[in-house]
Order: sequence, then C-alpha cells, then structure tokens
Amino acid sequence: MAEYKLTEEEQEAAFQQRIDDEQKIEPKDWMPEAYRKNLIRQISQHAHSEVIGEQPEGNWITRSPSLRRKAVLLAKVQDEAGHGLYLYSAAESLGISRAEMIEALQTGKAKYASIFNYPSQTWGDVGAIGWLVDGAAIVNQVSLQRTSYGPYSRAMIKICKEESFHQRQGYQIMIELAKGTPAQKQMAQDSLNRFYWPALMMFGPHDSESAHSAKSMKWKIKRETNDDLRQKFIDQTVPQIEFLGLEHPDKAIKWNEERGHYDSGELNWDEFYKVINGNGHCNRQRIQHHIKAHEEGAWVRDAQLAYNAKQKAKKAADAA
Ligand code: FAQ
Repeated sequence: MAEYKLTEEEQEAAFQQRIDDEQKIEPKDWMPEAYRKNLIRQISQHAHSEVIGEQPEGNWITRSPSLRRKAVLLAKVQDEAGHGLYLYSAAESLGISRAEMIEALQTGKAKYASIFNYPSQTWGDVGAIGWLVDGAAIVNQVSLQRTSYGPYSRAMIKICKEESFHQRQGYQIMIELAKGTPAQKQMAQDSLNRFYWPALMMFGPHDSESAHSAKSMKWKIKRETNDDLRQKFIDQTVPQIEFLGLEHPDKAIKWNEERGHYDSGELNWDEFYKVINGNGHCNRQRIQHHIKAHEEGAWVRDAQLAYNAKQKAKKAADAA
C-alpha cells in the first residue's frame, strides 16, 4: 500500500496543534519555513545583543573601583559571551551558519538591542546597566523560557539563572552609590535618568506597531507581547527606585487602581527608530570594534580548524 503523504496544509495544521498542545519543536521536526526564518531572526539578534552588550561594561573593567568589583564585572561580561554562544548554537540548529550570522551583524542586516548603542560614561552606568538592562532582559527572558522551540527555551532557562546574578550586582552598585556621598547619589540619579527610557525601549515598539508579534504569538515563539512585558518592568521598577531614595525619571508615573498597574509617560519613539536604524550614539563604534576583534581572532579559528583536520587525519591513519 502506498504511504499517504500529508499536504502542506495538513502539515501546518499538525504543527500548530503541537504548538497549541505546548509541545516543544525540536531541530529535526518539520516546521513552516516562516517559523524557521522568524526564529533565526530573533535568536540571532538576541545572540548579537549578548555579544555587543559586552562592550559598554567591558569599557569599565580596567577602571572598576576595587579588585572585588573588577572580578565581579569580569565574570558578568564573560557570562554575556557565554549567552551569545548558547544562542548562536540554538540558531545554528535551524540551518544557518555562525559565519552567516556574523556577516549579517557586521553589514547591518541584523539588528541587536538598541540599548547597547548608548555610552557607559560613569561607574554609575555600570550599576544602572546591571539593574535596569539585565532587569529588563530577565523580564523578557523569563517569558521566553516557555518559547516553543526547544533549544531556545533550554538556553533561556540557563541564561535566566545567570541574569539574576547580573541584575543583583547592578542593583548593589546602585544601593552603595545611593547611600553614599551626595556626589555618589547624584551619579546614581544621573545613570538612572539616562538608562531608564532606553531600558523601556528594549521591549520593542508598541504592539500595534510590532511587525512580528502576531505571528510570533501564534507560534508561541513569543509568549507575552512587547507592551505587556514593558508594563511588568515599569511596575517592578517603581519600588526599586523608591528603595534607593532616587527620583523617578518619569514624571507621569502614577498608580492606576482600576488597571492594577502604573500609568506612565510616552517613550521617545523617534529616538528608538533612529537607534535601531543605525544612528544612535555608538552604533558605528560598536560594529567597528566587533569587526576588529573578529579579525584579530581569525588565527584562533584557523588554529582550531587545523587542529580538527590533524585529529581527523590521525584517526583515519589509526583506523587504516
Ligand atoms: N532594539 O516586530 P517587533 C540582554 C526590531 S539581551 C533593536 O516587535 P520582535 C542581556 C525588531 O528586531 C537583550 N531592535 O520585533 C545583556 C524588528 O526588526 P527586524 C536582547 C529592536 O522580534 C544585558 C523590528 O524592530 N534581548 O540585554 C528592538 O517581535 C546586559 C520590529 O519589532 C532579546 O533579544 C530593540 N529594542 O520583538 C547583555 C530578547 N525592538 O528583525 C549584556 C529576544 C524591536 O524586523 C549586558 N527578543 N526591534 O529587522 C525578543 O524578545 C524580541 O525580538 C523583541 C522585539 C521584543 C526584542
């Protein structure tokens, strides 16, 4: 008897049923081409964000105020590199090579989180990045632990554990500055003022403007919308700012009893689009730095390939 082959529509329906049943999709499973493409886009951009995100904090490793702070910051920045590696590997399982992803980043075809195009000007900024940037990243990534693609979901579980240490190291820097001298407290306030709004932009455009959300929600690549995640972050940050005794940068922030959430001021969307389209403070510098580091690391990749070839030849000779 001839084997019955599912039509494209039947395959899509069976795929959607698996998603609706909360089953994870694994690399060798059938998936619609648009699901694969959308995942490659999101995961690779997430990986690029982790790697480019090393630069603003890396800027402060040599200038950390104590040996202990230097060791902590070094560990954190190394973690970000590791996050990039898990995520590149998850994207590779969808059939794209690391070299293709790096090329897309370096030629501006692929984006990375807008926040990393802002400069880190003071030690307070290192505190604000850990507290607010990692804090926003966690809100998003906790939700992504339930994403439908298995390798991405598993990477998120490990990454979230490390991010919570990052968030706490940043908040601890802020506590020390906020409880310090008037000049230190002012430094903490300035960093909060500079990083608060760009951190809110990490959640992406409003849902009504979000090109990918509808499909990504249907396929459970994203589990919560940009605006819902942003609201969570806004709500959780208010008591943290109060605890530090700092002023909230959003003068419109107000508890709304009926909604059970804080109402807040509007973001500067012109600034957001300027930054994601390559014209923020540091876009060019970030990419130039990445290209330089990548070129300087070419010998390591060459050495690895030569070693692999040698091992393969040795194995073949031993087997002969
Ligand atoms: N920056 O239709 P949507 C971290 C782009 S990890 C730049 O809403 P989507 C750890 C978007 O890509 C931080 N571009 O898109 C760390 C799309 O462009 P495309 C990274 C943005 O994908 C901490 C277009 O706008 N986290 O921080 C941004 O459904 C400290 C339309 O937008 C993730 O990547 C933005 N803020 O939702 C490391 C989490 N927002 O591709 C070091 C995973 C939007 O059409 C130090 N990603 N765009 O050219 C996601 O959850 C989603 O991709 C969103 C965007 C929510 C970012």
